[in-house]
Amino acid sequence: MKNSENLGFFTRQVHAGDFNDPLGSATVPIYQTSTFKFKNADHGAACFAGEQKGYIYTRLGNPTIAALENAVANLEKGFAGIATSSGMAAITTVYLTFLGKGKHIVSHNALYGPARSVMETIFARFGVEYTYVDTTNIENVKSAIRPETAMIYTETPANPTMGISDLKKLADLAHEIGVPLVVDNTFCSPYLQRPIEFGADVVVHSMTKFLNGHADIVAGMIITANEKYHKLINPVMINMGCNIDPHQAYMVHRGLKTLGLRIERAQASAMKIAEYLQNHPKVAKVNYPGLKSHSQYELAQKQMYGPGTMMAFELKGGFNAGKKLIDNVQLILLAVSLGGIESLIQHPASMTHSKVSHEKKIEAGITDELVRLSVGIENVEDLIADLDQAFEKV
Ligand code: LCS
Repeated sequence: MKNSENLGFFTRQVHAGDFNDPLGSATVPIYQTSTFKFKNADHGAACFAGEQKGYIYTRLGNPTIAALENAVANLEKGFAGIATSSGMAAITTVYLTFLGKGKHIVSHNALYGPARSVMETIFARFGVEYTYVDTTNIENVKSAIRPETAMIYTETPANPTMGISDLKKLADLAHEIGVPLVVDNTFCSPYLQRPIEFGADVVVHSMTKFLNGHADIVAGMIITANEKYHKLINPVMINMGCNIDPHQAYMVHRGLKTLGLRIERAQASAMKIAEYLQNHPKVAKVNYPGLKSHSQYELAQKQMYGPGTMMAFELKGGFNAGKKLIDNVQLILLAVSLGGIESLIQHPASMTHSKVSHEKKIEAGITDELVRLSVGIENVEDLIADLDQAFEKV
């Protein structure tokens, strides 16, 4: 019953996973152990052979971690979850599963910087080939496909441009050529977008962001749409040792229970802030999926359950003006990361995307002028007052 997909999101964010503690604990306890005792030699051998259910060793599985994996998989409407030590661990585990010497990935040119730089600096050394295109236009993806293409990867809305890619069109294309569509759903969380509903095969998350929501841990998650992909990816995570720690898993599970509440609150403020910015004389452009001026506003309405809490904007005075703004906010923190209860502002070109070359950033729309804002749950009038006083110094 508690795992039913028919229950509402707020009910599922509290109960999904259907965890039953043997001692009756109402919340998921932290199984802070590296190893589990076998009943006898035969039981140990049967657990290893997969003939009997039983925990063996925390890198391979742990009840606290399993509770979190089941809960997030339920919210994403996926088959199963695989928790990892970070969002990058989730991404590299998926890359390692589907790519290898001579294999090719078609990916978005605007995505979290290290998700691209790890490909260009590390995976390339092992003979993996890549093409980065603007996946917001399906034609670009079609023309980048090669016989060796083994994965289509996107992030929507993209970090930091807020460009939106059409999940259904990408999934149809991926299936036409028989490869998985992998989607980084970090910017939305399952509260605002569920890529599997549009045909995505694998979803990745930096749980450091919305799922945990309190900016106090780093963690990741992989959700597969089916058993086949779960069976391919899970041993890679286990053998590469990308597992999450039980304490971290507990923290995310605790944060997950208020996911929708946090997003509803911050999203209402984000809409007001986006309108405030759009009307501000010192602002040149605002990229927020909730504004009709967003170039993919219609698509956002179609595939997202809300415009979210992330936005990017450009100041008329260019980078120097942006720098003045971010140096003068007092309440909003000048810090990378996103999706927490506190509002954060940062400069992608010199911070989160600094390892991507200047030409590649420009091609992807990550201009020097762009400032990214993650709206938290503070009172919106206080956030606007903070921006106001910082704009006065620009
Ligand atoms: N995917 C997206 C969309 C991200 O924004 C990030 C981190 C990751 C994956 C990687 O997750 P991690 O390993 O850090 O848990 N994004 C960051 C950002 O925009 N600022 O700081 C980190």
